[in-house]
Amino acid sequence: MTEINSVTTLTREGDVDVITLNSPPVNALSANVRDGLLEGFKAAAASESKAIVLICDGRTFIAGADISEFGAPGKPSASLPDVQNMMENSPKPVIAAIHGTALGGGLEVALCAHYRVAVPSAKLGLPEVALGLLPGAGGTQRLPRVVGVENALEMMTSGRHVPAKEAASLGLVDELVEEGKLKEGALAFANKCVAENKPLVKISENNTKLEAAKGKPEIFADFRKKNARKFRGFDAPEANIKCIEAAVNSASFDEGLAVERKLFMGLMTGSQSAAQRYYFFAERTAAKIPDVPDDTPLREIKKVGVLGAGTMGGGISMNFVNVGIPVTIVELKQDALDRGLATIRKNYERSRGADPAVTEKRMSLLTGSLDMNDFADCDLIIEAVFERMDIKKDVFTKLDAICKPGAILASNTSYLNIDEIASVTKRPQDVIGLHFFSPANVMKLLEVIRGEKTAKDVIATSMKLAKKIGKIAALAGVCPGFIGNRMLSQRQREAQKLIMEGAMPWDVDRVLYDFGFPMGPFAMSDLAGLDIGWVKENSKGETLRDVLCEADRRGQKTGAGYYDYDENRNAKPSEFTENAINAFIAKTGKNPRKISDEEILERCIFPMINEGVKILEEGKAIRASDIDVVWVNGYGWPVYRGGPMFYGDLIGGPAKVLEKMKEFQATMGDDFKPAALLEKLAAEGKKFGDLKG
Ligand code: T1G
Ligand code: NAD
Repeated sequence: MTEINSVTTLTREGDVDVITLNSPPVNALSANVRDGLLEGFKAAAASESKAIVLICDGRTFIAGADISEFGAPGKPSASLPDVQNMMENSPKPVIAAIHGTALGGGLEVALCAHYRVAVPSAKLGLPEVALGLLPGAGGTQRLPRVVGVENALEMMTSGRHVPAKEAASLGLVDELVEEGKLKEGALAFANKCVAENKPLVKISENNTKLEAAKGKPEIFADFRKKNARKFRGFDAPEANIKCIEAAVNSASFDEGLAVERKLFMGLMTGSQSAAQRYYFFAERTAAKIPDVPDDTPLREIKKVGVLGAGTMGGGISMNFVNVGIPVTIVELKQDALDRGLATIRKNYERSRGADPAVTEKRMSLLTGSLDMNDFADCDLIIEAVFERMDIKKDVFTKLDAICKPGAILASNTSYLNIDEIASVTKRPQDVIGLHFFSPANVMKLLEVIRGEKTAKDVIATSMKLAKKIGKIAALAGVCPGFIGNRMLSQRQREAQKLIMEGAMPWDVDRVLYDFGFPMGPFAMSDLAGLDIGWVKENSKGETLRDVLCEADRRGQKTGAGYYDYDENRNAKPSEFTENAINAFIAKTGKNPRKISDEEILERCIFPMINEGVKILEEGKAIRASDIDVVWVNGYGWPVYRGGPMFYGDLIGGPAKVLEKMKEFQATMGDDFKPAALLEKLAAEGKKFGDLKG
């Protein structure tokens, strides 16, 4: 065995040279790895061997370029194209042996091998679009030459990790080898190449699949049209599409490569990719709790209980049965239980690609009950009953008496004080908030609420469990509304004030929609229903919501709310609402004023950022990036703007936000009172991103 460098070795197995990478955690194409590959292939090319296998140790094949190197000054090192040219032009067959994930630059390297073998559990993809980028090492030109233009469009704009079996059917993998026997399988394949003198397949020279798309611009036009809504606001998807168009329309591979290079650099130097790359690491950092070591022993969660089968209880239960964990769901009354279980079944049956056998399997893991004593053998119980402290305290008192020692008692409360709930139990150390978002089986975010006495192993267990059920967890402290809803209240307040000063609901919604939110606050209210918590008997037309609800304008469900809705639920501005608003303004004796889009945006966003600073100031969030994870995953903040705190730095940092807050405070009062920490950050010339906990 020859040690090429600290992450690369070269060994000879019979007639085959084996280049092995070992650069944890994911063999990313760091400078060291690129150097090792280039020197490894040089040595193998010069040796007596008849074939070369590239394989990786650790949990995965190369998972892409090293994202942490982007934008950072690098040491002189081999370039990826140098490595790739060495591979593709090798006089001996080069076989890439794939396990785990061959992603981004990793797949682009594998596409320069003459052949690829993989174990069935492997996944392959070009997910650069998720980083606001495109495959910048020839992937945009080689992928369509292998899988065809339509498949390349889908793979590169979705960033999907394609299972090896499907990849083989697409021609991306030449042979599936036995699970756990990758090296043996790759060596056998390499020897077969030699024995059968198989051709050295250079993908860059095979234009067959491109020919099929030549002179058919409709392929691209249709694809753009079909995905316009999904790609709205993002720069990267269009750039990916343009590269594939270039692959089809360019006179040569190199000409297409030049288009790829130009578009790649355009994205790489843009703010969207900077935001999405920041966000990649923010999501992974959120899982780390400074005072809860990674090796904290976890409590075993083999059986879960859910109390309340309403809007949230049902969705929460689905997350656990989806990963094979049985759930006992307890309701007050049979009809509520039946309704809850029926909704779960309907959600499964209606989901895309629903498999009846899978639905039955999941439903079989669900046990309905009207008796809380059935929680006695559960390891985790999540309460999702009405949002009233008295009811929460009542059920936690009962859970304390019923549940076994060591069981985790969790509340899905949106706003209430977890410490107060825990105080009615003799085991506050076992109490935690697990705040799911509606629909709970779909929304990725889970706010994990740490109580004053919550034990570290309860926190560690909850954070790891979140990953297991496919959620992105962020830790929050106990305060009204935790991180997300607390900041949301700032935006909602300003939105309501703005429409009482001259802006219309559709103006506010348009500004936030154009900013990148999927929906503005008023359209969102119409979707959720304006009558949540509204009591007809107590309504006296004192607020706009009263007036709308009294007129049976309760939102989409009644065909009217802030907006009027047609039979297809398309919204249009409403004269009724406009008149109602002007009537309210007239009562104040003030005249409505023209409010700029800029003011609408700043008044909705800056108080949120200021509230984020207060949350960090109070230690209710560990770091600024956790706040961004909450907003991107739970509230539709456009990921290409990084999150409220990242965005705050993008538009000028604490100094800029402070300046605007003070400007608004001068005319509109203490709703805009800057946080003390905001003043401090601005004075010290610091960034929100410096609040790293
Ligand atoms: N670069 C640097 N670090 C990376 C990394 C990468 N590409 N991928 C993962 N990590 C780190 C991550 O931060 C974490 O660190 C640890 O590895 C485990 O990751 C030229 C331009 C591979 C599916 O987009 O999707 O190639 O927190 O917790 O859930 O065209 O990581 O432990 O310190 O996510 O098992 C394209 C990104 C790059 C793939 C594994 N590649 N990675 O998931 O573990 S751009 C990607 C992933 C590119 C070229 C272009 C996932 C994973 P820490 P993890 P996981
Ligand atoms: P919901 O009214 O849809 O469902 C509550 C269910 O709890 C009802 O079916 C009710 O019968 C049942 N219930 C009430 N008391 C009970 C008891 N003592 N024992 C057993 N079952 C009982 O409410 P929801 O929207 O699902 O909200 C539940 C909790 O989740 C609340 O704390 C809420 O704040 C929180 N939450 C709601 C949302 C949301 O968007 N709806 C999002 C996050 C969190």
